[in-house]
Amino acid sequence: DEVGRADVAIVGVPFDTGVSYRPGARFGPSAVREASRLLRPYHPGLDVSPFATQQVADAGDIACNPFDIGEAVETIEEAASGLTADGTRLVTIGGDHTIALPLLRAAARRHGPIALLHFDAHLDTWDTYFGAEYTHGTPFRRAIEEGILDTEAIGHVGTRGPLYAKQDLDDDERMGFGIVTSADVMRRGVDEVVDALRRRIGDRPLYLSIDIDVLDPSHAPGTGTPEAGGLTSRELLEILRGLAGGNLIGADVVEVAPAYDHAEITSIAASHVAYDLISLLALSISSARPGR
Ligand code: NNH
Ligand code: MN
Ligand code: MN
Ligand code: MN
Repeated sequence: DEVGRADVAIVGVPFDTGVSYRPGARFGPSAVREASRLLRPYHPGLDVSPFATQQVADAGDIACNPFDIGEAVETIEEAASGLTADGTRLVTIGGDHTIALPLLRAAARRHGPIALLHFDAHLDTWDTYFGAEYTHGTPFRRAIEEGILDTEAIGHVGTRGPLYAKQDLDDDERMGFGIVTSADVMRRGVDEVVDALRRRIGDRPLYLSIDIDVLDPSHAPGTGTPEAGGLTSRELLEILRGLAGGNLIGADVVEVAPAYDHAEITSIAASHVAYDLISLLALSISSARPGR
């Protein structure tokens, strides 16, 4: 079938647990798809035409049971495993961040422990969140417990607020451990941040998880838990473009809750992020398989 032969597939996961300051990320996939009409087939920043040079398919949406989180998590893992069985790499549009766990499980089944770059205002490593273990506050805690991630090769970009300041590490140490706060991006600049992240990841199989709340609320108001002091969309896109050439195996963009943004700038930003993720995956496939 078309998806089975594709190098890259786009898939929507219209799922959220309903437990958020402002719920509604289940409406993200349709809003991001709608905003993607503004995109052009040629990517000048990366000098690639992903839709022309690679087989890119749209796998539609994964339908999940909104009343049973455990069942939804299993459905997502099985669907993602099926879609990637022949080597297709997924760009997933969420949905809230709960969906990262089953997507990472499916990626690790294929690749073993994987490197992770996590772009988010929050770390999402709570043990439980409002008493539940599968939520948008817990996916990376679960993934670390399950041995899915290569813990030497995790990077967080865009964390902010007093909880994440890590006052005991100086700036270079913190970036060496892959913790790049929103203020670090501003003070150190995109190029230094990209260098630090690339050093930490090396050529390991890499998954990118982008919570749109990594952006400042002025760039992405349509999200469940906006936090002031975030990245600009320009900074995020430039960091992503700096990762071109890495061994990317999958990516997601999550937490677009369109009801809170009638200007639709959040969906527009997310559609550009998704387009860059597709382009990065297409590039990493063409460098992995010469002659294509
Ligand atoms: N609000 C939670 C925290 O302070 C995280 C859950 N919400 C998120 N996560 N949007 O990215 O850690
Ligand atoms: Mn544009
Ligand atoms: Mn977040
Ligand atoms: Mn998150």
